[in-house]
Amino acid sequence: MEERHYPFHEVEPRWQAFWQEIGLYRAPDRPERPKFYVLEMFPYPSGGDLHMGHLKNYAIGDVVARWALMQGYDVLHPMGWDAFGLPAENAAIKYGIHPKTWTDQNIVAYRHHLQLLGISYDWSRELATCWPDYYRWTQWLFLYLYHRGLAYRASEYVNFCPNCKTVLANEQVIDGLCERCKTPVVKKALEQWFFRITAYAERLLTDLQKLEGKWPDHILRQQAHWIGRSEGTEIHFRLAHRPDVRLPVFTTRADTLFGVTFLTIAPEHELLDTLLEDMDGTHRAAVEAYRQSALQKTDVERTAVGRPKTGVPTGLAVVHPYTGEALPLWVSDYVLAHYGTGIVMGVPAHDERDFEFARQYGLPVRPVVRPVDGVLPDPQTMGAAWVEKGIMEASGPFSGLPSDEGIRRIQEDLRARGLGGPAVSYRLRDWLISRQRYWGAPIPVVHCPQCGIVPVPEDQLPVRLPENVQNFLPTGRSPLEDVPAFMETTCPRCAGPARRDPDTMDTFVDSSWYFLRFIDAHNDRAPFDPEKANAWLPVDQYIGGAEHATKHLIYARFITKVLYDGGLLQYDEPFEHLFTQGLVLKRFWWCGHCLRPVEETEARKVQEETYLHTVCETTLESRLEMMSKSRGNVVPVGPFVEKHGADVARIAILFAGPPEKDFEWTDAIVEGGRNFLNRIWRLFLDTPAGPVPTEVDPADLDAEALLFYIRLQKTVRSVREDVAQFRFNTAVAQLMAFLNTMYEFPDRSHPVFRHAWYVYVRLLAPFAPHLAEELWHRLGYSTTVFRSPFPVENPDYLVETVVEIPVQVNGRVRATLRVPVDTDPATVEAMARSHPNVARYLEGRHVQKVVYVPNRLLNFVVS
Ligand code: ANZ
Ligand code: ZN
Repeated sequence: MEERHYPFHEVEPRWQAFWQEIGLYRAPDRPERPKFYVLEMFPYPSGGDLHMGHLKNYAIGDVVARWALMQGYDVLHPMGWDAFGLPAENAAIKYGIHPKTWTDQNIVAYRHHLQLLGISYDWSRELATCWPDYYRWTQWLFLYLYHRGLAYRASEYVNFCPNCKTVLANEQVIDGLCERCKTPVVKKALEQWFFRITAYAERLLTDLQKLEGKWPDHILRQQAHWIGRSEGTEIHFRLAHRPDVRLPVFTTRADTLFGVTFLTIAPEHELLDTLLEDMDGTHRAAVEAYRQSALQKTDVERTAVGRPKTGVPTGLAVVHPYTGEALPLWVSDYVLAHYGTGIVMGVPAHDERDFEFARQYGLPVRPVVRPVDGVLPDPQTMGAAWVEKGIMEASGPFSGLPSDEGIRRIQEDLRARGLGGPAVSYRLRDWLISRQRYWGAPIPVVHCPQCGIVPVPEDQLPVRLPENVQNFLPTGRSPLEDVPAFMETTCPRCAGPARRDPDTMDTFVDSSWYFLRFIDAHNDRAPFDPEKANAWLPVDQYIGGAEHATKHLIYARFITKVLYDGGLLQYDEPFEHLFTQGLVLKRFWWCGHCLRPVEETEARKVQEETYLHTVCETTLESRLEMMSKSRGNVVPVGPFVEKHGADVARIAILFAGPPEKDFEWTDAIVEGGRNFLNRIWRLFLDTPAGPVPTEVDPADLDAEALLFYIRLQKTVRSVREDVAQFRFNTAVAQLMAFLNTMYEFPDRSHPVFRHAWYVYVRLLAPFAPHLAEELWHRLGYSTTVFRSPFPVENPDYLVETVVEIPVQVNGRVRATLRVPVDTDPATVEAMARSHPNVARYLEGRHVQKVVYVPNRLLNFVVS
């Protein structure tokens, strides 16, 4: 007798080998049929096993990819590794293993697990960002930007983490802390490479419209906020003692211009160096000391409303462009160097921070805007700034104007006088891409004492990362600086001795273009063939974590636009649809005393739901958090698949809840998935062998079979719609419900029942591909189920309305039939005759007449 449980141990490897053998996932170089490019954000192959938290991303992608295959698309579904980055170096420091060795090992493990799960990747396109034949083209990309003026070097006060001893991008600073180690970030001046993403700020913002309805709204909102467009006015103030020098300010409230009582400049503003020369000794010393202390603070600290404002006067003055009044110039850290112009006009009466600052240093408060139906606030008694717009007063020729009109008029006037005009400011900063770390793509330039910065010629790429590096301890300078064989080179221009750039690129550069390389992964003459790229682009469905809303997802859009502008791509948006999946959470025990997660073996039960930590006797806390190695609450893929199989893992993940939501991984979910697949298996075994009709004519079906047929059509429709809309959990629920319907159907040899298998197996295929393929072959097919079409319902049979028909014999009700509405009279009569109670009253009698009122009543007149 055959195994009564789904024998995944035997079934899953068989079909995985079969799919490989027939090249099911091999995407053609250029699509011949309609194409579908589905991509999951590629993983960072970190230490530790691939676990169920990771699986969600891939399981979702796999349903989409398999479903697209069954829709007849040419599907491109590749996988690779975001393999450069700090964790590899940290592992190297901790375990004394080379970052490359560590990364290679992890890649092997991850690949193995993804293959165990049977995810439908075209492995022939595998890439890793740390492979020279990949980073060669990352370097090419750097040069592409460099030659277009989009990569530049500047000495900058950069975010610096004193603990990791490395420079961080703005995106890696969270609330003023290092994203990785949570140390407060400080500013440090360093020569750095930047990508000029701000040149694309406007397009990155306006093109968000193209993505509306295709990307989650919250991601679009976060990007818009990150780009942070602000419309305002630039106003130039001349220095009193040197009218040729102008200090531009950016303001959103030009209507308050006549209320300015001081100007403040950011401590790290480059103009300050020149201004220092004009200051007297006392002021200069104070300003320099202040600048040093300001650099230790985070932007958030510096600009928070309510935090005590600090600053120092410069002793210099500027001239008001209308009144000619001399206004003091201050330095204050509540002004950020990189927003607007880095200089603010201080209007204490109408701006909260300016108000706090003025009160702190006894600067005048001058109200110039009043409420529409009120009077100007009294500067003596004001307890806070009045920040609303209103009617301008005491504003020379602009007095009496509403704020917005006043702003427009001031803008026109300033422009006419060459003293400013309308201006737009963005929160987005240029992208700092140099890292003083080892495990990344070397920046392909040479520093020559004669020629300066010289790009490495394209035919000399890749600039290989040397492997013989031992010491990765962060020092604030790149470990490559200590590798003479790497550093010492000759200048490509003058052939004299020169030094390489010791820095490596931010790993977000690596991942900003990988979706292009998958299209042409083995091209050794170019990063990709534009013709192939344009045939496969855009990525039709991108799937990944919402945490990438502002980093990766903006950088990839930026690089795509740059390549579009260079004529290499026809698409200026890389990802047509984006789906962001929720997290997989898992409960674990936490000891508040030892401050660590506690394994079950260390927990002692004292009463229902109450456990003590055996080490310290503290009551353990039950916590529900994202699966992660550090919390010790992961369910690793390897052992799970060994125990339950890949299809159970997938069904569990997909059935647990809406894929965009977080959900808790529990034993019950696993149990549910396993039971479901076992029930399918058993029912299939219990279905007598026989021909499997690909079609049945509903007209041939009796009432019960018709009802069953209708339910099947409804299931097809729901599953089809659910899959298309990422409602995988309800799709699986529909499949479970229909399985019950199948169990209830009395005749398993009935053609409609066997036909149902023909449909059901295909509906199941994207969710439990191995089991579906097995059943498909048992139905008699020798080709893969994924080359058969995803089922489509018969639209004429979607309404399941049942009517109750009383059956009378000579006017007396003897039975009640439940039949589909509009069942034909002959069927109804036949059903009635075979009903035992009716049969009893008809037996031995002669039926003179049969009266049928459709859907209402059936009467036998007998004698
Ligand atoms: C004068 C003024 C008067 C302002 C007033 C506001 C209200 P958003 O909307 O974010 O663009 N500002 C300009 N550059 C700054 C910098 N580098 N650091 C800190 N603050 C800066 O904000 C623009 C406003 O933020 C500008 O308008 C400026 O203060 C301030 F009643 O100028 B306002
Ligand atoms: Zn040179």
